[in-house]
This record gives sequence, structure tokens and C-alpha cells, in this order.
Amino acid sequence: MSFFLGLDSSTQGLKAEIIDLGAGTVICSESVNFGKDLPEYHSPDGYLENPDPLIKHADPMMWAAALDLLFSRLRQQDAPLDKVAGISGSGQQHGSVYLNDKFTEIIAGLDPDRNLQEQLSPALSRKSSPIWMDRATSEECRELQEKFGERFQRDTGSPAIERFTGPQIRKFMKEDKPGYSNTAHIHLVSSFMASILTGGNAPIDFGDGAGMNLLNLKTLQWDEDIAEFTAPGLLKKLPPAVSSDTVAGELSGYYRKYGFGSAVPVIVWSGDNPCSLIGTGAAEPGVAVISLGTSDTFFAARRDFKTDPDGYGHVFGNPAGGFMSLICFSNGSLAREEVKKDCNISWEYFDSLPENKTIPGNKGNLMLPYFSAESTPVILKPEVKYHGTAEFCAGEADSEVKIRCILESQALTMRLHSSWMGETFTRIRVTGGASNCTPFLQILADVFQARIEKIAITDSAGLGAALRAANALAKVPFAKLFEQFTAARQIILPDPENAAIYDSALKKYAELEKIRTIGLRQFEPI
Ligand code: XUL
Repeated sequence: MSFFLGLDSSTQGLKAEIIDLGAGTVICSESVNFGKDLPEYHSPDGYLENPDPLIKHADPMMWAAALDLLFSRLRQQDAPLDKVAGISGSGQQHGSVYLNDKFTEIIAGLDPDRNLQEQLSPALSRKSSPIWMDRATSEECRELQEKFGERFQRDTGSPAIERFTGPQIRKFMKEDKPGYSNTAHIHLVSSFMASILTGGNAPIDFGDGAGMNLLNLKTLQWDEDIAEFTAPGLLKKLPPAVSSDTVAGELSGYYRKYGFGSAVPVIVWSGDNPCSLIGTGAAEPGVAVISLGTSDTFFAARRDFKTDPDGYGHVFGNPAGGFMSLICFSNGSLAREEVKKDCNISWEYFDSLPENKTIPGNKGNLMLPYFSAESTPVILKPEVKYHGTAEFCAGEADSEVKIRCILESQALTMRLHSSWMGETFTRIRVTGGASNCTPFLQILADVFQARIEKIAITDSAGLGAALRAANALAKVPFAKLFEQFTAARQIILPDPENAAIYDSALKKYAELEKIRTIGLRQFEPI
């Protein structure tokens, strides 16, 4: 009997998936929602309120408290934690945790009679953690870009990006010099969570490390010059960068109180997108993934690495080896939720968009859905632009028209900004909460003229983490794990008759976007 646990520390909560390798099934899932279950952290959406809309920080103690709560819930539901043979995890990417020189000693001696948050808080050298939604580092991005020019993107896989960890660290170093010099360790969400599980400073894997603007993808080592310019002495504060199948350590004795056995190995954690690449069974080139979560991401495995000439796309490490290309659209569910609110309808209604009330192409109605700051294209000042019929632009169209509009516009922006990958994907796997919206899946099929495959489990990041643990520890090849765990549950075929409609909608959408952005990635608010 081989059970493996995958944890998924995302923007809005922490989830667990336990897989049974013998049966090829997920036997147990559990979750904690930060807003609902840990209201004392004042983070209804997973981050702290800030008067500056560009600043998005979270309390890292909330992530630690969620771990205690999740494990006690698993114990309450009699999950077979005593039989778990290995653990790995997935973390929201780019977020960073700043710790002082007490951290190592504290995690090595965790006392099971006291909770994690109480023990870990004296180890913080910065009270809050900037997360991937933070956009307050335009100045630092400009400085890094000026210093390193084209080499920056060529070697790290991305130009300097506001939410990436390097620019965030530089901003902290500039604004709080004593805080920075008090910092002995800087972890990603992924390596922080792995550290508190193992009781030792855990390494950062290539998948998540590539989202820092610090990892040289040619050497797979931290880039010394970039790290030193980002913040003096940074290299000493970073954990080592390692491949995604590395054992980070054994589960700390602290967690025995939840029923775990002894000497349970913990595989290094990775980022949510690299984990989803595994959890959707898309680790080989040729199939793309659309993950419809708080942000929408479009990604695909590749053997070589190719950078986006427009500077929006990224290259991360693929946990199964090689690389993955990724584009992140920050206004994913955030934008869908705004439209849902505007229409005053339920998700059920949204997800079952009546077919006879609208038509593909939606009579030319389109929107640039920047309800909040956007990464692709870079929009720092939220603003929504409408285009189409007078009724629609006046906000008076029927709900169905508005819903189709956000979904078609989001599908079009994904097609537009994924073209640099240079591949025509005929198969796309979808995952995430909004993959339950069947009309959206049909729109994606028609816009991309691709077969859309919805996988059974919505938490592909947590599943991917469990599969990574099984691959690294039980030595089961990924191809076999994908057969067992990632079969498609629903397949949506494209309607060739809609191809031309969306080709011309794409042209229109590109024109509209150009009015807002000047093609290449900008560091200034436009
Ligand atoms: C990817 C990105 C987001 C986060 C949160 O670059 O910023 O997808 O990983 O999910």
C-alpha cells in the first residue's frame, strides 16, 4: 500500500490530496480557506488589505496556521496519515518569506504542544510576504533591466517582472535596510512550507526558482551577478536551487501528533504551475494546459527554452525535466467574478450560459477586462474597456451577452499572447475552478480550434505534488502515473464553422489591446 500526500498552498487556501498508488485513485481531499477558516488574519481573499492597490502582501503565519488546521481536519476525517509514504507540495509562485537567524533553530526544535504560528513568528524578519499579485516594483524592474539589458531575459527566461521575487527582494533591501540585513534566509512560499514540514531549510526547485528573476536557466544555478545587484549578499540568504525530485528531508517529529508515521520523506516543493503541468498529465511537449484559477495561466512543456519576444511570457523548469513556457493573466476568476456581480447571478447560472440567447462572436462585443492590475499586457491602473454595440458599451446588454463577452475576451487574449510559443496546439487540457463552466470550454475549443480535455480533479496542483512525490520516491515513471491519475473526464471538440468568426475577433481584440499598450512590455503605467 503506497499513499502519497500532495499539499497545495495557493492564494486563497491550503488543500491536501492523498493518492493511493495501488488503486490509481485520489482517496482523500481536504481544504482550508484562509478567508473563511482563519478570519483572524483579515485576508478574505488570501492577502492583506492595503490602501495602495499595487501592494499585495500576505501574512506567512496564516500559511503556517493553515497547515496545523488542515492536518487536524485530515485527522478528524480519519485520513490514513499513518500510511503516507511521502509528501510534496505546491506553492503559489513568486511570493517570498523573510526570516532571521533564529529560523533554523526554531524549526529544528518545533514543540508539538505549541502551534506553528506561535513558534515561528519570532523568526520573521519581515512581517508580511509580497505575493504574486503585488505590482509595486516597476522601479526595481527598470533598474534590473537597465543594468543587464537583454541578457536578463535570455538567461533567466523572463524580463524583470513586477511580481517576480528578485525585484521584490530589491525593493525590500532599498526600503528597509535593517530589515534586509536582519534577514538570514529568503524562502519562496514553496520552500518555506517545505522547511516548516522538514524542520530544516529546504531547497528551491528549478520549477519555482525560475519565477524569481534570479536563476540562470543555462547553468541551473543562481546567477551570481544578478543576485548581487538585486541585493548585496543575497546569494548567502537563498537556499540552494535543485531539481524537483530532490528529497528535502524527513517530516519533522512535530507532525507525529496528527498521526503521521516516522521517517516520512518530503520531496522538495514546487510552484503551482509546474505542479499543475504534472497534475494535468501534460509534462511532455505537444499539449497545452489552461489553468482557470484566481489568475488564468496558459502553459506547455518544452525541451529547449524559448523566450517571448514581447516579454510577457516566462520560462520555468518542468518538474519532469526540461522547461515549460507560461503566460499569466492576472484577471482570471477576478474578472469573471466582477461580471457575475454586475449581472447579479449565481455561478450555476454563469456556468450554464443558455446557448440560444447568444451566438459565437457575440455580435462583435469585446472587453479589455482589466478589473485589477494585469500582467499580460502590463496594466498597473485597473480600467475596463468595452467595445461593440451601443447597448453593450452602455452596460445595458443582457447578462448572457456580458458573460459571453468576458469568456470570449479571455479566450482571445490567451490565444493572442500564446502565439510566441510557435506551436499550434490541437489538444489543450483545462483545470481549475472555472473548468466547470462548460460554455467556456466550448469557447476555448472554438477560439483555439483545439480539442479541450477537462481532467477529473480541479486541484491539479495538489495532485501534481502527490504525483511528484510518488515519482521521486516509488520510482514510478510519470507516463504511468498520468495514465492512472490524469484521464480526461470531459472532451469538447471545436466547431470548425466558428474558426473564421474567432479569427476576425482575434484581429479586433489585438487592435483594441494595442490602443492600450504599445506592443512590447512596458514598465510605466499606460
Ligand atoms: C504565475 C503566477 C500565478 C501564481 C499564482 O506566474 O503569477 O499563476 O503562481 O497562482
